[in-house]
Amino acid sequence: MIQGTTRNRQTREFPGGRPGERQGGRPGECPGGRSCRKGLLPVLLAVWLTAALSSLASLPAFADEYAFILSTDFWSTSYYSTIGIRPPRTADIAVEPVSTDPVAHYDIDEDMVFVVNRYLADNVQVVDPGPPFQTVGQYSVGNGSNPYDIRLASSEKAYVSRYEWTTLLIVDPYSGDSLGVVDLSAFADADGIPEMGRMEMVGDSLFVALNNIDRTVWQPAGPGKIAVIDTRADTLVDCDPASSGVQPIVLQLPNPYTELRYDGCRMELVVGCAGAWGVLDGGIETVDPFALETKTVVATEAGLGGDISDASFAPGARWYAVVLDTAPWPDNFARLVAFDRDTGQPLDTLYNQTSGDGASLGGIELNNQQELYLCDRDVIDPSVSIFDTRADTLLARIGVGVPPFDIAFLQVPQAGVDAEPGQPGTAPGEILPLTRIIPNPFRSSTRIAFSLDGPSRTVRLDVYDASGRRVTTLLDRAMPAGSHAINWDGTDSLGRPVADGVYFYHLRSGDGPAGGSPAGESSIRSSFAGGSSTGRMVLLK
Ligand SMILES: [Ca+2]
Ligand SMILES: [Ca+2]
Repeated sequence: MIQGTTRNRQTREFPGGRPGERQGGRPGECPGGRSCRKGLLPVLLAVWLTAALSSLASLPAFADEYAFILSTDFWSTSYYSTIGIRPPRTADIAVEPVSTDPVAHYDIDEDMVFVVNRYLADNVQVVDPGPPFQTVGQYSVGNGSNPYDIRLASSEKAYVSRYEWTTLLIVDPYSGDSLGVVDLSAFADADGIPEMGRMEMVGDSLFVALNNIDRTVWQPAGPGKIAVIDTRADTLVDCDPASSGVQPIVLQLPNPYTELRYDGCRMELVVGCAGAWGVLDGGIETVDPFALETKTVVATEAGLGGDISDASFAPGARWYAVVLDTAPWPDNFARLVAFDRDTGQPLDTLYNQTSGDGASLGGIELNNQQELYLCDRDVIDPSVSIFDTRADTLLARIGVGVPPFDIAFLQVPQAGVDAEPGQPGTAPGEILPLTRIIPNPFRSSTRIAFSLDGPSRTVRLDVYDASGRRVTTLLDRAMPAGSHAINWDGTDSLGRPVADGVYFYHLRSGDGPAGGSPAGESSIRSSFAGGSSTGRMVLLK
């Protein structure tokens, strides 16, 4: 039953953002920048305008504001709660009920939470991401279908993976009206069902992890797969044109079990493959979503010492995984480990669960404040544990009643000029390393979001082409501490559209408080000894 939606909530709209415009039209982007820069203005005026617009380009950014926590005892009591991510981390517990096996997806474009209520519930629950976090809609996605995940291609079209069935559902994300299906039976193992699991969108492509479990023995039937769907045509993409027929991406490891996460800076998908439970046969694998092929097994279950039940990439090489030791139930315990993404070797155990009767840890999620949230399903003291990843130290444990299971971070638009308090433990003026490019790849424009700590600093943001030539300077002025997002509309410093291809941004913060503007390239260079961040962007046309 549909209870109506608040998709056009006046209180959460912002300049430049129009619901439904996903490529280059996200809420919070540069208002009007594109049309002005591309106008038929005299060159000098265009240069002046570019500079003026750059100085105005401190736009609404997004900052993680709430953790949305799903809790369940897998039996009688399940609900969602929220935790404000800034101290004192106020929790709003048991806001509304969910099913006994839920996962959450926050869609940043729609600014909406979608809870997928899985086995035996078989529905999608739409939740407003701002206080009081009300459920605003709920619809069935097929009785007995066991939905696993949801991703939106637009405000009118979403995809729901269904573990028990062979067809991926296409629905209106708010009404639940069916818009069709994509048949994935060709990618099934011998039992005829491909066991579709978690999903991710990259550009117009939808990636659907296929666990490929043999239901006669409930063990992986060979390596996992990822089906790729072109959401413009709702057709399967052939990932191996050299072979006859349409092929999925074939993974190196079995049972791609964890959330499928897209690392926009490395431009790769990351998935934890659990393989068979109790057997060290899986690991954490990366996938190239553009070449449509597996890349690397960055860590193995053997190296990390247990089954992988969740995994999260991070900006640096220090990544995180939830590892369940292979002792038989109920003597099996879970650990949260940091590991080196480049060597696959464990670096640290952040948390070692020691109480319970084979209780497990739930999901982990990294927010853009460099905090890692862990769902600790300890039977004595179930809590959300919050770690500072700069030191891998425990910051807080927040009880949410029933054991937590899954987390999504909800973002709230921040006016770029409104400074947020600096984060402790960072050198003043440092650009926090969680710079994000959204979307990437992009068609018309993209947004480079970053956080600046400490007092107001001069920040410079340049774009270079693949040959190292500077294309444009998007920002070169004093910026207050806090979250910022700068738009790039794919034009050079004269406002001319650039060719499609690979570009790099270089973001630098000054080592002293913002003062007079530096004169000349050499003095600019010498004044930028603070933090810096570099990343790759791909412009598609
Ligand atoms: Ca199967
Ligand atoms: Ca395993």
